[in-house]
Amino acid sequence: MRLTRIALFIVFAGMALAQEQPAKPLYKYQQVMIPVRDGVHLQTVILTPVDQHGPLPILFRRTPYGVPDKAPEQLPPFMKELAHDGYIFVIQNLRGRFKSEGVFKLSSWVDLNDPKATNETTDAYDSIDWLVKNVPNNNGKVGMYGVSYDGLTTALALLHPHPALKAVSEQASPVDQWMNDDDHRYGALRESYDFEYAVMEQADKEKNTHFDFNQYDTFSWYLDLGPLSNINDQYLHGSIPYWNSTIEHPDYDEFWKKEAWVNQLHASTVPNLNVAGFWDQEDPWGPWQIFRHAKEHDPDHTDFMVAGPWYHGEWWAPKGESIGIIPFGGHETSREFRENLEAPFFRYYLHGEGEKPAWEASTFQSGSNTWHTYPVWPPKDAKLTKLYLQPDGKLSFEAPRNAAKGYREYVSDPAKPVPYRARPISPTYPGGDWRTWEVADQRFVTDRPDVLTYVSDPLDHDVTVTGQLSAHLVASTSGTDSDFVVKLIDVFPDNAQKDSWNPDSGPKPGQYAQSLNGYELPIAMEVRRGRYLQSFEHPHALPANKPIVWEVPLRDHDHVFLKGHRIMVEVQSTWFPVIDRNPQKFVPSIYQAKASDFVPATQRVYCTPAMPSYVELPIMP
Ligand code: PG9
Repeated sequence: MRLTRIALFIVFAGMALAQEQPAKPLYKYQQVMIPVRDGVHLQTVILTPVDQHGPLPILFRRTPYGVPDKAPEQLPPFMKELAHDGYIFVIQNLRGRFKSEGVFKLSSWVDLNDPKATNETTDAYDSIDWLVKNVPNNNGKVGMYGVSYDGLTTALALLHPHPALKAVSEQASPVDQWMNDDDHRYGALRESYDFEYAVMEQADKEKNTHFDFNQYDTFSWYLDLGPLSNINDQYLHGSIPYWNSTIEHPDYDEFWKKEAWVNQLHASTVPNLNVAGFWDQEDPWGPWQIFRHAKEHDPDHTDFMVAGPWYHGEWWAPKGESIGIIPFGGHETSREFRENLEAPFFRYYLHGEGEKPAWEASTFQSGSNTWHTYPVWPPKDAKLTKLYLQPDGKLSFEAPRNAAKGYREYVSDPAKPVPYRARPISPTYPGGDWRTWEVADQRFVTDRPDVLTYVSDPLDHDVTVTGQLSAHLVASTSGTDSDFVVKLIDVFPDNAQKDSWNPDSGPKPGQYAQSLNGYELPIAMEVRRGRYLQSFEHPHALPANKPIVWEVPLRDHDHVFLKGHRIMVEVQSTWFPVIDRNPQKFVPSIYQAKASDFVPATQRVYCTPAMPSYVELPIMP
């Protein structure tokens, strides 16, 4: 084994020296059609190291996005650290994608009680069975890994794992597409994402299709579109099954409950390195849910969590020195993750070398820019602390004392929604702007009259927030349905450039027009939709003008608000077009709403002793 690793290292080192010579192949390329239980064949690529000397484990990735058509001449960054240890890499197209036979359903429904059913769990099982029996010189151990959809197919294998599946690293897998991640947030539709993604995967079996917008600024396109029914009426004409399912099932009904596959997971069935990005703009929530579900029964401690300050899949980037213009203090977080966490994990479980991780969670903490390990997550010493919104727009650890005018208000107008990132908003894919919108400086909306801002005094010491965050708003609307978006923001001081800019890492000054001085960096953001406050299954109209409680979960984080920074909370009622517009008048289904149903509403956020609004932060001692 060690010899193989050394041999591979020599190959890589040699490659660097011999740049003029034609690259020597690193892998033997083979394409096979693997049969699964219902007779469907799945297009699969097998990459075997050309200098393989002994039996090697298989690392298996299942994807809807297409398999390579030749062996890589140079290793992509995400394979490098793993390749040093020696693996047979296998990549497979999901059923119904590219040359794989069958129908692609864009679904994570796994019916474990139907012996005839096929799904991503059975396809993984059958393929692993075939691989260990047919790939020469494998050591009988298989690992699965992948980001996002490939992470989902990895995670779905946990529901009925093949005995040869010895380790997995699920990375940014969604688990319940109505509750969170790509398609919805607690029932609020991620309009631009859901629509553009469904078209991308279901318009053409043989490729990834990008919807042909006739305007560059998709903000205007979605606004001009009007009610969501126009998507089918004017553009898709019912041709995209996943979009049809989305609009036919507005509420959390049986369709979505079946999709919520994670509710079938109650134990750690295979050692799993879950990976999440704190600024993952697609699937920030799923990995934490998988981690928590597997923890329900984990006597051998094989369920691990890794999280870092990354956009969706950034941990596969070559270095990971920054996100947007926020530098990571000289660290190459992505390479460090792969080298120090991912590769050793698979090395231990698939090669039988090295040590089992001695921690339950490992994070790269933003703010302090340091790696941490935790014996349990969330750490027990974090103390839940309320940070209160004050009627004068301040934020403080003191509860509001004054019972007089205890609210602030704004008018939310669906005709003039708050953009979720600065316009022009390019299409979601394949452009790059989408990736980092969750770290965008919020000053582009802070002064809008329909965004409430609450800000603390400059901190006189570091405030470390580690664990699960949430917001609790007492708010009213003059409408009968509405959304509230809460954003927790780290406001950099005016000398931030000097303090936090590390000239040796991250983007160089001058490379960007922006500066970190006064930067308003979102740490956590989420939306709640009023119709689902009482019940996800049965939407209810809101009582107009009545203050009610809005609980807004803000997920898991690990961030230090540094001394001198200020903490900010923003509240708004539109976040467009990543979230569809709430008509603000209760209708049975928003997806059937008419243009005339969309009306302005006056929103109030309360902060009195009897009706306090606050964010709750797990603060480390
Ligand atoms: N976020 C994408 C996705 C995963 C699973 C289902 C639907 C979409 C992805 O990046 O693959």
